[in-house]
Amino acid sequence: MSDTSPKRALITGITGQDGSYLAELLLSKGYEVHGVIRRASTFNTSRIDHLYNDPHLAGTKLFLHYGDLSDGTRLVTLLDSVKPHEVYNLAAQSHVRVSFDEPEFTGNTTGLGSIRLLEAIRMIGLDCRYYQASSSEMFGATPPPQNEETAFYPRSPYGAAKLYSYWVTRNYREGYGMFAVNGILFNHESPRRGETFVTRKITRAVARIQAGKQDTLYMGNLDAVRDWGYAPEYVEAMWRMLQVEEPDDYVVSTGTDYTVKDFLKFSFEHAGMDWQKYVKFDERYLRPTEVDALVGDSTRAQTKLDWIPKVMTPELARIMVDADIEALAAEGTHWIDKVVTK
Ligand code: NDP
Ligand code: GDR
Repeated sequence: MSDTSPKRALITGITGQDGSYLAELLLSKGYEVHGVIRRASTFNTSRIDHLYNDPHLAGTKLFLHYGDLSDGTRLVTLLDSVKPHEVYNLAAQSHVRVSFDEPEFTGNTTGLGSIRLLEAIRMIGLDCRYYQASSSEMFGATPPPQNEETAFYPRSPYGAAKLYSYWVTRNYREGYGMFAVNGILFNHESPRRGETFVTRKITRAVARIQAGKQDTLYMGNLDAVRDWGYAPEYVEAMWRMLQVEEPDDYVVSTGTDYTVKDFLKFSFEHAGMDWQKYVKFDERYLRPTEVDALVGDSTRAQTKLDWIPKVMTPELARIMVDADIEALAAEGTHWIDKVVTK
């Protein structure tokens, strides 16, 4: 008899920006979605609360489990009980600047976390497809355009940890025949982006400055070039990578190049303001080694996965500014008082 139960997916990092959009996508496709969350003393599920139902109710499709990429035995028990068909490893200490402050922790989570997960899959003999959230930061100092054949040259503990995860994913594919793939994603943003990444820091500041709640935005290197795409489109590419016949690695990017200054301009102008009146330099936002320019060539994903980027950086900035203005108005002063400007 054939198995008619829905496909099961396990997502690490489900509480993050990408995890929340991926959970939405998979639920809309009829998957049963299992998310790994970290126990915290405060709630950390705000990005997925709208998807969550009481598991006692019939028809529930989203299930959350405590776990941590630093806890290998937990990954074994979790995978053994859920038995997912697809595993998406999105969990990481994902902030490049923070990785210079916490290099060992970043290596443990962003690097060793993936081998713990791959080993757990191998140890229990689970037949599943595995997605690794690799990053354009692995290219680091190698000039653009960057594609799947470009030499890696990471410039941070984060980039180096991601490169380790990239190679072990390939190694498990080649050594054990696992369907294990790397999505090498360039920067992708959304209204759910963490508040300390540069795009969201800017769009939140625009909303707060316009509302008279902030007067200065302190920033680091404004000349960095990035290829910023729209996160909901990028999680679609992740899913597509696991649906094709043969496992492979793919660059996902828009192919456009804008500076941080450009993003400031798009965002402030959308709210009718001149960014130069509000932005000041603060060296604390510089990195010991910077990645000057990342611009991806996603030809392979476009041809083999039929994945085409649609939202480009100027529109992305407008979407994020609008969302932050709306969120500020909806939250009211109680929320504003709690905000610490990052
Ligand atoms: P976020 O920082 O928004 O989310 C990271 C997630 O990882 C959160 O759910 C976080 O949980 C979880 N996490 C962190 N440490 C651990 C741990 N030790 N054990 C279990 N879970 C943990 O990242 P994004 O959603 O932006 O990115 C998703 C992935 O893609 C990351 O691996 C990132 O490095 C990578 N990536 C991102 C790109 C981007 O532009 N956004 C580009 C390329 C790669 P909690 O909520 O509890 O903190
Ligand atoms: P990045 O994203 O390092 O590319 O990593 P981030 O938004 O942090 O920085 C982008 C560029 O902006 C410059 N910058 C600042 N950055 C921050 N955060 N705050 C500032 O005040 C500031 N001023 C200038 C940075 O120096 C940098 O050049 C992101 C993360 O999502 C990673 O997890 C992911 O792998 C890569 O994108 C692809």
